[in-house]
Amino acid sequence: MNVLNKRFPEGFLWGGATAANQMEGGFHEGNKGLNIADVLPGGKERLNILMQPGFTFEIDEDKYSYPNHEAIDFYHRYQGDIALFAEMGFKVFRMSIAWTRIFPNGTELEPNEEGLAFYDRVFDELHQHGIEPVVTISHYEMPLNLVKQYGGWRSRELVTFFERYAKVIFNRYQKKVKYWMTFNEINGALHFPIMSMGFSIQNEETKHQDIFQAFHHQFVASALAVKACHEIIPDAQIGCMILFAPVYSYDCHPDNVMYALEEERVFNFFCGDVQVRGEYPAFIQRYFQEHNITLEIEDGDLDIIKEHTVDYIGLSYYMSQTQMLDKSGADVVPGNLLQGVKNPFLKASDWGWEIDPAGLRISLNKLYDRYQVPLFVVENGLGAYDTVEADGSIHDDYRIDYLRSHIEAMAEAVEDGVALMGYTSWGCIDLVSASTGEFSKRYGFIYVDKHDDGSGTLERKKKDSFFWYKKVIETNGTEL
Ligand code: BGP
Repeated sequence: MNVLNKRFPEGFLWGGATAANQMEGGFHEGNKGLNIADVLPGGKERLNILMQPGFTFEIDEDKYSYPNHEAIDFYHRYQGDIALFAEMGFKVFRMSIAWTRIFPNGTELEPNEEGLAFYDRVFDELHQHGIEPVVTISHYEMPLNLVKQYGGWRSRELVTFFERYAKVIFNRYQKKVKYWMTFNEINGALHFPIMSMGFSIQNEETKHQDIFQAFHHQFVASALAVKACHEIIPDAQIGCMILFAPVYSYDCHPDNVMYALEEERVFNFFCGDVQVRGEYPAFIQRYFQEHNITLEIEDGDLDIIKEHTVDYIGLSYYMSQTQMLDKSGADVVPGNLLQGVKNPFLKASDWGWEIDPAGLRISLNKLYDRYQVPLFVVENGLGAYDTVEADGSIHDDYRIDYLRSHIEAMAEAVEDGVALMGYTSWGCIDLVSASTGEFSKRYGFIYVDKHDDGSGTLERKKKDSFFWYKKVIETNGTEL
């Protein structure tokens, strides 16, 4: 244990983060409809599918396995899992509601009672353990019917469907949920639109037009959800959620510095500027011109966006990105979804994600300088292979080292003056990886006996990091 003489604010929201599609399983139970995650196969093909055109959105069980179908069976095991979170002392638990449990096709006028009742049980269980839920309304799990019938968020119709869904869950859970977020990693769609927008990039020509039109629909839908949330649950806080990966210029060549600035604005700040400040930023007009983007904006859209801005920013932080104008001949980061070049000062995880705790302090400062609204780190963690010893123990010091250094970086940011609400580390229990569909890419404090070939007893085991994190929470982050 290291002793840190910096203090996190009192009432800091320590906990863990998950998403319905990556943990629940029960993909056919309780009248649930199919969602986008249900048709994404596991294994190495998954990343190709996410990044390349031409995906058909069909289930083909002869060819692929589908890890999200059973996932880690939280649907049936939530009580035991929540008891383990409580043992670690979680103040909050970040989870998402599967839209398809509430509206199986996305288009119904009336919600599915069985789906609503499931989340009632989960929220009640959390409250019985003194844990406050933090709920993402849409986390990579849009109804498949909306993908097939409407082409995902390219269609304006989704605004109505999403608003209906949001209102139903605000009304139903108004006494049980006080922290909400609209779209998970909304800006991630710039690199992989399938999971959040429900379409694959067709070709380079239409790519930008499609993605930014879909963003516009999501911004309107998100603002309408913010409005409804404030009306229905006046004491709630509702945030946006941004995948933040600070951009470093590869060197001090002014061309590279300018390029890094442009990448930073479009990737890290564009969505926040709209959702937090309530308007399209000036810089995006030139980008639209250069990429032949013409948005269809209906009367009143810009007022809705302006009037209903979010209360806080949720962010995920895994890595920084290093960029240069001319990448030909440069060493590209393997497995990097953000298409950056290798940073010579950083080491990478087994999946090629560069580990950069200082980047978290930089990110929090950049965000707070720009927006001055509270920040909430709702995802951060290390995907790693774990080994179960003969006696059942799991010595994951690499994970502890990663988390410790990132928590220290957050403490520095707090000292820098950043208003930080809390920290929910990603995948507090092992679950399906979003980008690869693998179980072996583990993030948890709790090990789940489930493997890439689908085998495993689903038994839960505490890793060394479980006991370490318990202490961190107990001491409000001073004993690391
Ligand atoms: C974020 C997603 C999560 C999660 C995490 C780790 O992008 O919001 O759903 O999975 O990254 O990524 P992966 O599972 O690909 O390792």
